[in-house]
Amino acid sequence: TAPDSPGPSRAFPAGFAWGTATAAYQVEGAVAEDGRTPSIWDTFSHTPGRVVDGDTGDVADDHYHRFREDIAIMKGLGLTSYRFSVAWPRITPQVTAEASGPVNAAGLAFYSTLVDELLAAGIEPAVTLYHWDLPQALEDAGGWANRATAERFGEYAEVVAAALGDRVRTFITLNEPWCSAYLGYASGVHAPGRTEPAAALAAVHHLNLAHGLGAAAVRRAAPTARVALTLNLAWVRTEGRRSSDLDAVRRVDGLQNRVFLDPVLRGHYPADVLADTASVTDWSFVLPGDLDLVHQPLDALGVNYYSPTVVRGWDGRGPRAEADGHGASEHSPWIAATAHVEFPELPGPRTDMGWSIDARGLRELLLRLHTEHPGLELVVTENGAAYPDVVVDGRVHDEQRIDYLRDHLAAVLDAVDAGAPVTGYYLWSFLDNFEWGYGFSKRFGIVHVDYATQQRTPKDSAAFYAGVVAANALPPRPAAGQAR
Ligand code: IFM
Repeated sequence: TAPDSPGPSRAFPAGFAWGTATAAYQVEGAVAEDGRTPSIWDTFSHTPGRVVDGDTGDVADDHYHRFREDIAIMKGLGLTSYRFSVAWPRITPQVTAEASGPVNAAGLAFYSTLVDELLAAGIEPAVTLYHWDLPQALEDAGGWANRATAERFGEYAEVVAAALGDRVRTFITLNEPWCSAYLGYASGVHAPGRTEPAAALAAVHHLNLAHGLGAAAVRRAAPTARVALTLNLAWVRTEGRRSSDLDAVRRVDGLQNRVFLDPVLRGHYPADVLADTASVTDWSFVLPGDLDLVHQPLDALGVNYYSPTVVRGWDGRGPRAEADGHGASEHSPWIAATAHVEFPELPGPRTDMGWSIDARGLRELLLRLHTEHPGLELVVTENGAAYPDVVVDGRVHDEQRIDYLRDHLAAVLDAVDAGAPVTGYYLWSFLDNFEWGYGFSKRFGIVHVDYATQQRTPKDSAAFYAGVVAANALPPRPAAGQAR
């Protein structure tokens, strides 16, 4: 069909899960209620200079108190699933490196009620166990660089799965361990804000270990539940043809993709990553038997995708281009790769995060996973875009987000048509929320939040998404000049 002709709508597979996603610290607020203790994000956001405008998650979207209203909005949109995360410091608030301490019944009760209300609204909960709010006491004992954190995570996972596993079908152990390890411990733009490359690689392993211990714990406590892991994988490519360009692709693929995929899905670390990083660490924190613990059966892999990653080999001459979109820091998240890799600015459209838009990456990632790990069920657990939305006469006309969503949903369909077993899509995000180091300055929601009044206003993209969900199909692209 010609670019402007409507074309047919394209159906998604029957039973496809349609959701939105959020994370506890980004939406809940109520940071000192019902026994919750501080997480690394409370400490980080309250440290001057760490978060844009000094924003914190103290109140955020007040979802902790307004979840019923929020569920009603989701129900009105016809969503079939909601991916949220549990705040570890609400569940075992007295945890130390040595012991998990008592379980906080009030913390568990909040999530139990949330689950009940979702089910009553016909919305299936998908629970992420760790979306970055590490109890501060564990960070004080070394954080993810300390093996004990992984052990305590396994215990915490068992508590949550035992309490919710009778009603929750899917538990996702970790969200984007790449960010936890490298942004938290190498570039320091995320909590806990450390810039220690060796600690970051220890964190990589302990996060993988936490996934394995958490997966086993969920299976023990909730034998019928499904276990997943969510990774932010990179579609890494280069426009160059030199061997240094291809080597740059290999290095970034190793640090972002294979250092998580290989141990979890194959039971070993990639030899080239171990060799590349040998000057930073000898990986002696990987103990005998660990890889068997990490390599647990997985019911689904969650894929988060926003933007392509374009690299170029760097020869050390001139200023190094660093347009990798992961926040400004003198310290790179790309451990042992900075002398070899640069990230050139890409021409073309960008979101308000400055992230380039290229939906091909989502298709390519899904197809790569399908090829390399045949039979592994795939779920898009995050995808979406930030734009500087404003409410005018009670409406938010976010056409750019609709275009972004349309293109990325088409990419999912392309992957499905090519055989990739993709069973769901979770839009990031349901509400505008606390966007980590950017605070409230970036809006990812399909529902606008006025932070002064907590007023929710569904954006035009919410209506678009509701239409997709209702039809279980992507409607034809409107002809130029036609209303959406
Ligand atoms: O807001 C985050 C989310 O917490 C994790 N994935 C990326 C989103 C947008 O940056």
